[in-house]
Amino acid sequence: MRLPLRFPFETSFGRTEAKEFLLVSASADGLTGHGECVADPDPYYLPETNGTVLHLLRDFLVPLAFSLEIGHPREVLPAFARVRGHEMAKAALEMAVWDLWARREGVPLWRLLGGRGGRIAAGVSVGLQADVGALLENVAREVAAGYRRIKIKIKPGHDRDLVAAVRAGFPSVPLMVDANSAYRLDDAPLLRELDGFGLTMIEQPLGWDDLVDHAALQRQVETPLCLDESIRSADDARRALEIGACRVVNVKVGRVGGFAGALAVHDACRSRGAPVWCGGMLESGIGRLANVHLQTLPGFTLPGDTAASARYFEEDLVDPPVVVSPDGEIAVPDGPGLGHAIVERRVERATAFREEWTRP
Ligand code: OSB
Ligand code: MG
Repeated sequence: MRLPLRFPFETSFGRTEAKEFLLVSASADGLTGHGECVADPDPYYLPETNGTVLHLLRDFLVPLAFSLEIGHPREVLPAFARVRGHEMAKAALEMAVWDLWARREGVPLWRLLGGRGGRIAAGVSVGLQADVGALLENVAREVAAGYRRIKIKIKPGHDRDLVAAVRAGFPSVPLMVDANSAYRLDDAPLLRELDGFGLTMIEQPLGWDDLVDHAALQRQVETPLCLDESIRSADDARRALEIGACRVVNVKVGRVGGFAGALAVHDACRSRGAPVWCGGMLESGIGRLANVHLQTLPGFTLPGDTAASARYFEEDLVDPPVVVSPDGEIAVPDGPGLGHAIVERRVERATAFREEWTRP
């Protein structure tokens, strides 16, 4: 699928102008469930790419799924255990099964996940901008829109001054930074200077596959560290919390193998008293709604990166789009599955190619 982004989104690892992703649809009994894959065309956030995901689906995961007799969607991820890694590929298929299952039962996804209806608090992630002025304008717009927490992206050379400027302009807004693995343990003195700005957390400052250096860094800074890239399973979360590599965990369904992985990370953190929040990957409404449902679980005590569809896309794949109220909340859908209509015509228009597999 290809959806143009209204504005380019820039992080320490690169710049995205259009959202290019795989959409998995699983059909049975005249019903269809959808799972949006969070892989990108490139391996700059994590190692998987759209190419590796398609390979894994076609050659391993779909054949495996066709061989299963499942009694509940939570059984899908464990059934994929023989395949090492490839969490994004597993998650896309697993999520489609959860959505299909919920639609068949006629219940909203949140109910199947063990969450609740109602509303969730929305936060927003602001990418790297051309200059400090543009960053301040963006932050002002999002604060005015009602978002409950602002995250800004940082990278070496674009860190302390950005945080200082945003903090000066917005003294009381809940504020955090995300470095997407752009720093090294040697940068601890600089990261320690961020302690003066009252940030709620520093997200993934060090290596994408590291826990040990993050633990060393956490001993040197007061601001809680949050891990994103480094957490790909509940075991990762348990290990990270046990060695003090972080105090908060960003949960992305696609990064932890699917909803079963997200629930397990949630439980691992909750039982250790660590808050979690839901990250984002510039998803279309399909993945965005999946994130909305997940955030109704009790351990999601901090606003996530789930913003309104209109921040990203001229026209989303779901109708109605995801909207954020003036007081920074998103309504949790009550319809079956994801709960908003998928606009087939828009899905068709955004489709670059499709592949279909049938159970033998
Ligand atoms: O690290 O959380 C991240 C976007 C793409 C890849 C990684 C990340 C992000 C974001 C944006 O921060 C979250 C969103 O608005 O969907
Ligand atoms: Mg992140």
